[in-house]
Order: sequence, then C-alpha cells, then structure tokens
Amino acid sequence: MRIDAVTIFPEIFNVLDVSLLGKARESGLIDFTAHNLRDFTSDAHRTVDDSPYGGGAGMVMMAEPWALALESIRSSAATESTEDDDAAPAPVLIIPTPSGHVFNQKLARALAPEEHLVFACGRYEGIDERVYEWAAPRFRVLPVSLGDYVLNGGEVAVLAMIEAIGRLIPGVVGNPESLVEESHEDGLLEYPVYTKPSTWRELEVPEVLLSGNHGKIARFRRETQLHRTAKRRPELILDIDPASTNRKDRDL
Ligand code: 6GU
Repeated sequence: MRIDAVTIFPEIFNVLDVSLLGKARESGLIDFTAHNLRDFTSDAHRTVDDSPYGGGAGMVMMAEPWALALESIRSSAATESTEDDDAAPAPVLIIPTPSGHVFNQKLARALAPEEHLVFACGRYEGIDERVYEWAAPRFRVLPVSLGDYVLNGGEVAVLAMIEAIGRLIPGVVGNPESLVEESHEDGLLEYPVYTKPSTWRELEVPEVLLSGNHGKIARFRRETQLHRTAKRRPELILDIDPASTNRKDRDL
C-alpha cells in the first residue's frame, strides 16, 4: 500500500520508522512518504495560512499550497503506475477532522485493501473549504474523526489510523490469527487475558482457564466479553448481530 501524508510537521511521522510499521516499510509492504506543505508555497515566509473571510478567531489554511501538494502526489502516482491501468481507482483522500465520519475497525477494514491512501493534515481552524470541492473529481474524499474530542492537528490522528489500517495488511502482523480474537472484530470488547504464574501476589487466574475444558473456556470468555461490553460500552450491545448470539448469551 502506498501512503502519503501532507503536513506542516513531517517530523511527527518519524515514529513510523520503528516497531511493526517500520518493518512493514522496510519490507516494502507499506510505502509511506510525509510531504511538507510549506514546500508548495512560493513566498519567502512559506506562508500556509491567512485570516478567515467573515471574521472570527484563528487562521485558515490557504487552498493553493494544498492543491499543488495534492497534484504533485497525484501525478507521481500516475507516473508509477503501469500502462494498462487507466481504470485504477482514484486514491482515497482522508481528511482528519473532528467533524468527520467516526473511524472504527469497520472503516479500517474497508481501507486496508486500498492501493493508495493520502492524508491531508490540517492545522489551525481548518483548510479552505474549496480544497474539498477541487479534490472531489481527483480523489475519493473522506473526512474522518477519531472521536468526540479536539486535537490541535490531524497528525496524531493519522498516526493512529495508519497503525490501525497498516496492521490489517496481510504480512504486517506476523500471526494473522492474533487479528481475529481482539476488541471490535466481533462487535464486542476483548475478554481479559492472563499468563504465568497462576498465583501472583495472592491474585489467582480464573480457575476455568486452568481446567483444559475448551467448551467451558469459550463460554467463560464470551460471558466476560458480554459483561465488559455491557458495562463499559452499552451502546455496542445494540449493534450485535443476533445471528452471532446463542441461547446461553440470552440467559446472562
Ligand atoms: Cl481526525 N483530527 C483532529 N484535529 N481532531 C480530532 C480528530 C481528528 N479526531 C478527533 N479529534
């Protein structure tokens, strides 16, 4: 997967050199580039923002540097592609913003098979709205939010999204089975996990997990998933697929 991020703080993305994502980049599974928006300005001060029309607090990012940056990414992608792929879909342009669609595991799964993702990291009060209109015929534009709180800029949100999407690309996570039984994959929160020793500072591992009875263990885990989800994220319970529940769940 090719990933580009446009930002005024490209160094924030240096952390992608380490850990699993760093390995995925080394092995060529993920081809990531951070682009400095200021490289697409033409004044001595490398200005990217100006005051908002209509007044109000803060500054707005100007449209032209964004168009130049996104055009340069678009044309380098066209150069790299092979002769017979005029049908290649437009890259997905993800705009991190607190007013976007909520990013969740389902969206991460939908984006993982994409060939090319572009992230436009805004700062200040946002980007001139006309950039989105201009981008619509050139990209599949998708405004996305991590949740109901405000960050100073999109960069940290984009790091989270790249990690959530990147780990779903085949080969990035060593054991694909570890992707199956985790929070949100089945719409529930994950069950608690334990390792040796079975007694630690007078705290015991639940006995059923030492029993070797796989049916009992599966029921215990399902039960703790449901209890935990009901307590911490009651709104998720309403979204459970009824086909995935069984009679034992309804007895809880
Ligand atoms: Cl994606 N961006 C910003 N700036 N703030 C956020 C967010 C994104 N998600 C939650 N808060």
